[in-house]
Amino acid sequence: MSERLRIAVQKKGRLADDSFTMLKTCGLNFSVRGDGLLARVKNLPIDLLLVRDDDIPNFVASGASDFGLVGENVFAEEVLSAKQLNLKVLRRLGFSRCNLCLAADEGGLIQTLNDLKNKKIATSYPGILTAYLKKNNIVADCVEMKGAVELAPRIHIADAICDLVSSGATLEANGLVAFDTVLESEAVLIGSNRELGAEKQEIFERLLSRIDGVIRSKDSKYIMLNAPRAQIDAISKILPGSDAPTIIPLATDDNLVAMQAVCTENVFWETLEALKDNGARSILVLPIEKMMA
Ligand code: PRT
Ligand code: ZN
Repeated sequence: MSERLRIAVQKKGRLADDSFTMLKTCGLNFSVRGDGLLARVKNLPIDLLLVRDDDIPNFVASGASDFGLVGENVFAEEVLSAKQLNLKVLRRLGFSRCNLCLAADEGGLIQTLNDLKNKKIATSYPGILTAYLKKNNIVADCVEMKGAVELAPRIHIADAICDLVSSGATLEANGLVAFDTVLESEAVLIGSNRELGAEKQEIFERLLSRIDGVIRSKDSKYIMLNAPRAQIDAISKILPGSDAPTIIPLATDDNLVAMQAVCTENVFWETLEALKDNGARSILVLPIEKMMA
């Protein structure tokens, strides 16, 4: 029987939809329905293990799953508090971005990291917070809470909190202000030091090269424009994150060329204006659906 690669993914929650979308963009054909714990990928020997995000690092560490997609915050906490040292981040995936921040009452006595000395800090991330305080030579008490951390100062359980922030609305609604960032987090692909068999390794490498293509194509654009021949160098320097544009002579005009390039960084309106100021005309910016090195 051929071996199937197993990837642990959050079943429901903030990571789930983007994880499914990324895997589907990689060409995996599957459907997630009902209460099932496994989703079988129909066109590749891969199974998705659908679980709570907190269980993902553990499943990968124990071998119940070969890889996992999880928030870096959950990964780092597991490594630091449960000492799962055989785990590693293989790729940063660019979605579910958030910051693990220290925050305290707006206008209160705690406004900097140093103000935390000998204070109580509520958090669901005691491992990450303890390591951060130690690195910064701050002695303080961590009060572990599984949820509703933002309420801790109001009910006098703690003087400050260390919690995830994305829009900042939760902090604001509770009269809190972030004053330091402990960790910048995004979804990551994690694996372990365990050897995969040859078959699984081959499937994984195929998947990884597709994931790399998805990551690169996300911010990449294809730019096409016409430019005066004399401006080729100036225009090439403005094209963001592209090394060698393709230059094509125009049959109708000796002084003009068509230039085409893959830009691996964001193309802003300001970039287009700078191109135009340097003589570029008929500028087109196109999305890239797939890339493979
Ligand atoms: O059920 P399961 O255990 O699988 O899910 P969960 O409820 O534990 O996690 P879930 O789905 O809420 O979050 C999964 C992952 O999404 C987290 O581990 C982070 O990596 C990432 N993520 C991104 C966030 C946020 N943004 C986020 N804003 N996780 C939580 N929050 C919470 C935060 O804890 C706070 O309560 O949202 C609130 C703050 O949001 P803002 O927008 O008000 O700042
Ligand atoms: Zn969770």
